[in-house]
Amino acid sequence: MRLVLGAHALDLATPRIMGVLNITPDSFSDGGRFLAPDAALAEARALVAAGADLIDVGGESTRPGAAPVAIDEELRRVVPIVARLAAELGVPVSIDTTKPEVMRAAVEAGATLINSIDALRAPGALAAAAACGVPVCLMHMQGEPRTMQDDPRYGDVVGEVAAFLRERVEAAVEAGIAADAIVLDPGLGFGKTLEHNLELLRGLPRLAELGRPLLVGASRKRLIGELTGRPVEGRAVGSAVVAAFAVARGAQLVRAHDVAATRDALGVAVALR
Ligand code: HH2
Repeated sequence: MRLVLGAHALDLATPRIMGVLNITPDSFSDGGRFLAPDAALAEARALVAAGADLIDVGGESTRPGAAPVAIDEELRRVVPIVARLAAELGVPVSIDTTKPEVMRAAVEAGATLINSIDALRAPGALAAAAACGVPVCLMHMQGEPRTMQDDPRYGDVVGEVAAFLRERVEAAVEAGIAADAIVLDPGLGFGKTLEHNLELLRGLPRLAELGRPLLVGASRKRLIGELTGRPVEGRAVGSAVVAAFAVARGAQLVRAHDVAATRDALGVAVALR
């Protein structure tokens, strides 16, 4: 599998790391740290030096209970950073947003992947992403960020996530997005209990049957805290182990804050495969 992101073609035979850069005051692990453009650029450079293959820029926190961000504010946060990273970084830049206006402006500024945590379900998002002409990541989420962790329930979590993602691939293709430009993500922590997250990780081979590259984001999330008892800043090892497990079970991309630890873990996982 290959993912063509603008001038960059990522060969997914090697697992790839998406480094996280949140331009928000309130993200659960790095909120407030990279609001200044120079700080954001320095962090992006550090992520790439540590081994990130692409950088995911987000301007709206999706942690449970996070406050929604207005379009103008999100544009103000992310567009200048995306433009600088796309010009100066030498790796692809993705935009983590659900808003069509932000997709269009970020792609215009140089982003070459749209990362959509609601799988392009916002009004106008499918058409906007199709018009942008860049690959998309479609993620599963039950409910919406404000309330998604209240009491998530599934009969068969892997089956339901697979059915949802299959339906979203069909909708995206119908809207004009090429099937080979679609990445899928089970959305760990987005309307899921610890047990749901673990079942999804064990069930990745079933999601791989959808025939698209899989992206998994466990980095520093509550599930790592629940498994290790550690606060957000102490979750690098637990997150890297989950990333390695995900790759061993068929994921091609992992989303990570602690890129150096993740790079080591993936190197070992690939050797063992
Ligand atoms: N997780 C987060 C945000 N975006 N996108 C994809 N595709 N997959 C994920 O698992 C995912 C995501 C949440 O993490 P983070 O960006 O660190 O926090 P916040 O939402 O608080 O900004």
